Amino acid sequence: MYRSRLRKLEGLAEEKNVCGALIVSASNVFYFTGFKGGFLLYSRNVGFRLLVPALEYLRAYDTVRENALDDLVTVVAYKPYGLPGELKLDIEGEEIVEGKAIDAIAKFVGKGCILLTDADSKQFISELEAKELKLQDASKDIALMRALKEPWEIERMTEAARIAEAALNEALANLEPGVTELEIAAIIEREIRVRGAEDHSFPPIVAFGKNTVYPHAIPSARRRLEDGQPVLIDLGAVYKGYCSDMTRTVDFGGVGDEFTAALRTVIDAVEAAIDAIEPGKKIGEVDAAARRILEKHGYAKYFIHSLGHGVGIDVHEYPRVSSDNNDELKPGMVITIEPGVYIPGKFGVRVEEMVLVTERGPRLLTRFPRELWV
Ligand SMILES: [Mn+2]
Repeated sequence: MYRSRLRKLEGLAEEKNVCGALIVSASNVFYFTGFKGGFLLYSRNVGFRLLVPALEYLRAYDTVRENALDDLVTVVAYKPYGLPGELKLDIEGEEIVEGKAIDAIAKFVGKGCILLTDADSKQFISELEAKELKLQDASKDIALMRALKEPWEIERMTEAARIAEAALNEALANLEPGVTELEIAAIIEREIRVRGAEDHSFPPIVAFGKNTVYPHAIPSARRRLEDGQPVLIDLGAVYKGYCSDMTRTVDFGGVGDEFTAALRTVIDAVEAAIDAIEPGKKIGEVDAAARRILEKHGYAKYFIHSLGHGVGIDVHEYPRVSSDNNDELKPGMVITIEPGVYIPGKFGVRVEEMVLVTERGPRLLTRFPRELWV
């Protein structure tokens, strides 16, 4: 699974004619090794090193072995906080470096060496430069690799979607007058874990009534559900490191015609956007397809965010599905389609699906009714 990715990183360093690579984002390290955390260092001279603080050594070592990478990736512990000199991990061939991660990196890479990197922290970059290492940004190359999902990744994301859908069902079953937003959020969080997901992709958004006008509403213990209110629920699960993301807006006890009209238009926009998905098409055209429907019904001014985003190891990753993105859709990309209409003082509506781009067009990974009355 990971071997070919490491080979690709090697190839990228060769192609760009630099001596190595330094991967610092936890999600990118996970993409290349299956271990989330530490730093992945590659140099043409010493190969791959996974640098982790001493307390993570054993977990990193076991993960690398489980993923059959022990012949390719050497795990190295660094010992930054004045831990005892006789510190032993009791593992054959263990490698311990005194100092911080930066010291460990400098130890393996020669001065003046250029490293491809995804690092974006100015402080971290200047610390590396102080060690006479040069950096060349490769974050877009890595984002592009990650955007094209392999079948086993699609399977995990599909399972993450199934778990979130089951949690949403449970949440809907518990909607009744007097229940609070946070009580519903707690049900979702519990269901997600009980059903085998290790985490939620983000704290679930549960909004009642006027709280739905905020795209990123924060659930409250004081807001109690009343008949005739919209309920917006945005949730995701993380299954074996891969996220899902979906949103539904529910009519609780009859919100009214204005709400129903907005909900139906948003659903039409979802369908138009999904229909617009095909490999080779500019990503911006998918956003435009949804926006055209909202425009036709006078809602365009209330659609105040981009249409969607890539999903995978991170719940938000490349590509952004926005009108200004001229990159092309490619088979293997998983994106969300989530048009929304937020009318200040009244209500908000958002419906979100997760879609895989295939050679033959779109394939929905989320499967849940879009028009819901409770
Ligand atoms: Mn989303």
